[in-house]
Amino acid sequence: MINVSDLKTVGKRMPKVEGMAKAKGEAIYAVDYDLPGMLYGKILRSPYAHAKVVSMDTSAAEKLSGVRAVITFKDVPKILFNPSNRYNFPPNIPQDQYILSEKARFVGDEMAAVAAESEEIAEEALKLIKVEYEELPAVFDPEEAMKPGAPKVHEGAENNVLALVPIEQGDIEKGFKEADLILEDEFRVTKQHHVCIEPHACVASYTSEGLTVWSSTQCPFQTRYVTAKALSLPDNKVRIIKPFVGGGFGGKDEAFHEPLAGFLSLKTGRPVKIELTREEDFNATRTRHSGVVRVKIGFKKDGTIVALHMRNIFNAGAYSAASPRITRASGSRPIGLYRLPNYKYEGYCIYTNVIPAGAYRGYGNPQQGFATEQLFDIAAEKLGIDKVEMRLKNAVRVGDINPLTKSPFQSCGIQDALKKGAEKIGWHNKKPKAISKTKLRGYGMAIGAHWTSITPLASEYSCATINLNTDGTINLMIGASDLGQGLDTVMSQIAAEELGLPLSDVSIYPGDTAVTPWDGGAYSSKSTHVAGNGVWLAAKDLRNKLTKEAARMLNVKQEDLVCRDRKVVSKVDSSKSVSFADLISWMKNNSPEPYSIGRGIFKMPTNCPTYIANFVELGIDTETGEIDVLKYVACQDVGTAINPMQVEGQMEGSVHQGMGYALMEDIIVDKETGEVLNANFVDYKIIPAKDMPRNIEAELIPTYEPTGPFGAKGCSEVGLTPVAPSIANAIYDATGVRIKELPMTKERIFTAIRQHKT
Ligand code: SMO
Repeated sequence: MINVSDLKTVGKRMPKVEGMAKAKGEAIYAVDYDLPGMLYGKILRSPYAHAKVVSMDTSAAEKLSGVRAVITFKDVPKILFNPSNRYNFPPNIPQDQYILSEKARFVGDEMAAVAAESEEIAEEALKLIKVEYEELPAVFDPEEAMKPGAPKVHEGAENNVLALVPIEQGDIEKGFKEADLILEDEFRVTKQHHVCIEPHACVASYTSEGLTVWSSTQCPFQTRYVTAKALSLPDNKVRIIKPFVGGGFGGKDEAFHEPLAGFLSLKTGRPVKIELTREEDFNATRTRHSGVVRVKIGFKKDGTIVALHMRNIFNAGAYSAASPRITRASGSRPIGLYRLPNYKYEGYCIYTNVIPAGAYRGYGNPQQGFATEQLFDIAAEKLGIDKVEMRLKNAVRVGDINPLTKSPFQSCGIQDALKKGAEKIGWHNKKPKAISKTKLRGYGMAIGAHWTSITPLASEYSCATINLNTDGTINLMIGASDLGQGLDTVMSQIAAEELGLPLSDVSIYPGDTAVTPWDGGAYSSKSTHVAGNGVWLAAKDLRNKLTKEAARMLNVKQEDLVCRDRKVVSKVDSSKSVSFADLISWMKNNSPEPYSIGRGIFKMPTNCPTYIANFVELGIDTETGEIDVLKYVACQDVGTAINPMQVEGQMEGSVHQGMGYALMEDIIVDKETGEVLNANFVDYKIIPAKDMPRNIEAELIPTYEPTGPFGAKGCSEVGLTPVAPSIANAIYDATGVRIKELPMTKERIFTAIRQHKT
């Protein structure tokens, strides 16, 4: 175990390495790429939720001056693909999309595309495409879609079941027989949108050398995999470059318009830019999964959980994308958090004629957390046990067998997080319930765990290389992706620490599939651990090479040498030292290998969840339903925080997105037409900065994960999960009202309070 307080760069509050470029407007995003001769691509979208194209006449559009291509389903390759195909995991992931379709499956589905000399001409051309549709009966609700005789969204999916994911451990029947208290309930969760500052964008350029795409993506290598398949190109002829990305949160986890833009470029011989409008980003990309979570849970009198049966019905929308994986992930959440001797999960993932759902920070976790964390509270009250005590009793701890990997958990801070959070919010010392005549105070809490990566379901690995410059500075190359979450800084800190360099001596080059080594992508809260270990191995490799050469030069033993302050120094005799620059110069003439490259390839050996406990004190105006968060405490175990300031930022950001999910965010789909009704910032509200509670306390619970780089593990996703249930539990504490449906809007709370009173 490394003593983190002895370190110079890791564990320190460092500003983002790219912060200045972003602050000064110098950072280049996908949409900023303007290539010579570039065309603008626009997409014709279906006005119907379910329809078949009877005829399509593109002749008028083609004749419009400045139009270079008009394409429909007739033109695109007849290759079915899945934009979220993660290197064939799971192997049976449905391939249910063409680049353009003959059949519309949601309002916004992509039916035709235009490439033209300007955006205006492209838009004009879209209006000239004449489409005759035959409307088909549509279905929007997953429970309706499962009924016999419901409209069929895809051939071959019986009752519109896209996937049914079972997970089982122990004996659920036996578990319920042992229970003294059994609760059963149903919770409804809604669609949340990512609302990234940067809408999806890409610039594709096909030349005789192959296809290059600058893409706002979380996963450049996965995007290459999908794009190459969709266009039948070999991997080496597709290059995906990830420039700066303005937020992902899961929403840029898949390939989006890279295959389409690539095809348009191939067809026209010109570069093509596709930038979605804010409206398209809202109504035609992805959302968090809405659906129903049904939970049956059994406890012993002393509060020990003996059985949990969860049945989710997730609305996948019109295409599979990542839905089967997310449905599985949702069911795997409780077993990372609680000791569950008997657990059964049935995850139904259902096709409907609405905007497809996809990855969103938490990946199935917030939905199940909203249900299970409320049931824990209800059970605690019925059993007369303190709610924090209930969690302390049942949460996993170090040494417990990790049900996924069958090896023991080696770091787990949930017990400490619970104790710390209770202390900070004043759990055992609560203030009076009445704030004023109409305002009541309530306290709530909830906990969460999130697996770091998808190991062992799929092999997770990541690579890095370090090029050494003549002056001793380094260029670090990684395949992993910074989307704004701070990865480039964390990777640079790890390399700088291991090599004894100041952070400013590290320049980082991420995410270019032709240049940087491989990484799976930024998802599953894994980059700090998996990519971080890749960087750490590369830095160790380079350090080893440098100390080996320095040992020859200085005539000392290699094991006595360390790297610090841009030098190789002997631990035994500090007069024996050489600067990196001088060593490199010496190597030129004296070494058989005059140049050094560090390389690291890391494969995740196990899985190590990150844990969080959230506590809230809130006030409710019983006459309006308005909620005022008076204090929010989040206590998280991320192992070693490589950069505590960034981790706190992630935690506060999670509270922000979690509060939006809890209280107001909801992509509203018209019940008659299937159209998204609030695809803009006027009608889709997120919490503005001025309305965020001032009093959010983000507390790091120190633990050390032996498999992580300098003891670090995952961070970003878990923070969102306990927010909605902690608020729901606090609403109950204040008013006696249980809200089982998201979002918990003022109206919903107000109505529930009224009904409760009468
Ligand atoms: S929601 Mo993340 O891209 O696993």
